[in-house]
Amino acid sequence: MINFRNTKFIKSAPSVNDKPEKDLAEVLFVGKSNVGKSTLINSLCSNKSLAHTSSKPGFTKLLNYYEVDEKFYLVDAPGYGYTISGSRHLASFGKMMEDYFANPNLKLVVFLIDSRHEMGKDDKDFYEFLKENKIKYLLVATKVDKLNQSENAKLDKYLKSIGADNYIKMSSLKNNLIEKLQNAIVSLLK
Ligand SMILES: Nc1nc2c(ncn2[C@@H]2O[C@H](COP(=O)(O)OP(=O)(O)O)[C@@H](O)[C@H]2O)c(=O)[nH]1
Ligand SMILES: [Mg+2]
Repeated sequence: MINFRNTKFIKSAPSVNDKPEKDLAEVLFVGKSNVGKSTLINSLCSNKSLAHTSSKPGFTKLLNYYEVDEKFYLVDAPGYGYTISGSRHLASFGKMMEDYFANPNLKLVVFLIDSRHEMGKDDKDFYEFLKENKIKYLLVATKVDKLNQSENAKLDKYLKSIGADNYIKMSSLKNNLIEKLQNAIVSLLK
């Protein structure tokens, strides 16, 4: 049993070379800014003040490490796509994350997309990257609480059409879904 409530913030690292010393498995959260990464980490760990959340697209360019029950790290990645100025800037994300993906401790990527929209170009590029490099991932469609019934059905169709190996429809507001995600992460880490 993993106690997700027993999660501590360890550090913010400007590059993967600055990661924490302790050698633990890592679960990386990736998705465009504002998709709900930080909120989901807080919900997973039942701690609203763990990761900083914002209603405005984020400016974080750091890898934030959270240690779960002394067993593994959750890593909150910088959102790709937009910089502070709002211009496209995938390249800087690319370099930092390229280094990150060479890291043997990476065991799972939780890839978040907004359930209200089809994937954007950055999402598609990243999804291809995951598949090409055979990186184990769990696709999470966030904010499903905002969908009505027909939008929900459309989402199911869409998720099937993109050929995801593993996916979960998620809302950080729903405890039963959070438990499902916890179980999925733990079982994919085995
Ligand atoms: N309705 C709803 N809003 C959410 C959910 N998850 C995140 N949000 C909101 O989306 C915004 C961005 O969330 P945040 O976690 O900071 O996104 P990040 O940039 O990916 O870390 C915030 O205003 C959150 O309250 C969700 O499951 N449902
Ligand atoms: Mg965030």
